[in-house]
Amino acid sequence: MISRIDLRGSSGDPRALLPRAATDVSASLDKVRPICEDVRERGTEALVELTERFDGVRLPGIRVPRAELDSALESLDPGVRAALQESIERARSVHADQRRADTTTRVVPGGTVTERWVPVGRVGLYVPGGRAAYPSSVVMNVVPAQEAGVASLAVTSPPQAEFGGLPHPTTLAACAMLGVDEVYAVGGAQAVAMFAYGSGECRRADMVTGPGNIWVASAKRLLKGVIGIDAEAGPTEIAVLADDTADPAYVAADLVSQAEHDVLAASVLVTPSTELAGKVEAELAARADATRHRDRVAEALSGRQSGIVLVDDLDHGLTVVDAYAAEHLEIMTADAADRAAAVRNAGAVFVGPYSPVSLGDYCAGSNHVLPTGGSAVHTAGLSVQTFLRGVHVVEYDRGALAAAAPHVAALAEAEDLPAHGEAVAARVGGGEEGSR
Ligand code: HSO
Ligand code: ZN
Repeated sequence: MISRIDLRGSSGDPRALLPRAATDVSASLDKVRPICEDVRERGTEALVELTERFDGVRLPGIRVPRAELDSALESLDPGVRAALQESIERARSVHADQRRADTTTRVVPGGTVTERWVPVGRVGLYVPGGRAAYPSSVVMNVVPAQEAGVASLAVTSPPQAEFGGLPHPTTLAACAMLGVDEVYAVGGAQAVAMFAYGSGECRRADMVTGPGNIWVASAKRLLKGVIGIDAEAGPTEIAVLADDTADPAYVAADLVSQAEHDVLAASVLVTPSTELAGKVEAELAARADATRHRDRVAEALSGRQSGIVLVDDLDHGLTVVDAYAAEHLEIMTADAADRAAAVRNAGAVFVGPYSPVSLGDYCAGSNHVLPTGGSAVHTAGLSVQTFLRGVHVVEYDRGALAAAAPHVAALAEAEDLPAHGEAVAARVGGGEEGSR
């Protein structure tokens, strides 16, 4: 079952001692390269052939007809529809608050710099399929892009033979609910290439976002630069920092909840309490056995990426979870809010006994597309900011430029780039005499 890692008494950087999967995206680059090249050279024809090869579906066309989106919405279970509606509304309220106003700074009299937030023009959103359906990921991708003001949005998701060669019907219904009518039935690396290069039916996009498997992550790495990307989302992770006030049943339930995503999913408990550790192990054994995806869960929990980490105290625990930089971090301690306020590195933080990760996955209002694999040390989850660029707009009048001229000239000379100084001198004169 889940292993124990005892960090008590150890100081220094705990990173090397912490459990973590070794997913090697770069090892797949050579396999993904010819796929992307093929899409670049042959467009839709290549997409149709690759989809037949990898998904076992022969597409009549790569775009999902509008009528299929409408009929998926009509056939959607009313309970699921209501839940998606709630999820959309909560996400919209949070993401609408993320919009930033432009700022204008008067640097000197007559000289201003405005930071103007401009949405990315066209975005391709990748929604995974296969093992599970991810209509919630449609919400998490589309809502921030819409709230940012992205004018052109396209969704792609792998087609599945069992759904008549279309993406999962709930995914299609979620697109319809969000007003997205440009949807493609393409998955894997070829989907990223489709957005990067465009193909007959699909115009190239400026950016591609959304979680995917290792092939999607590799294609994102390969084509970054040709197209903007968010993060290379890897297998999901949950870390729980808990003391002996935590309910072991809650802790175990949450560790199991993320383990059901993937055999490589990581479930990590960090605690100073050996008593809690023992209780959680017992709860895990019972729950992991009773859950629907028990084989997958058992493999994830017993994998090298999961474990129960014993620490000296909660301060030590905080150092450890900061070093781990989990995609999701739950804090279940007596002083949860204070501890959470001290966290530096996590994709999202869930505070107290009634804020489980699965609430955040669906219906907290927060985003569930989050940095994995320790990348939370430098990267944030998907938000309105992901889809905006802060463009600096510089406007100086003649007097303000004249006042800056000696500084430009001095720095240009110091960098041996005198023509830079001359471009200013051409307007306001050079040297001592100042303005003309
Ligand atoms: N926990 C996943 C997101 C998800 N869970 C989607 C259920 N559906 C990664 O944050
Ligand atoms: Zn989840």
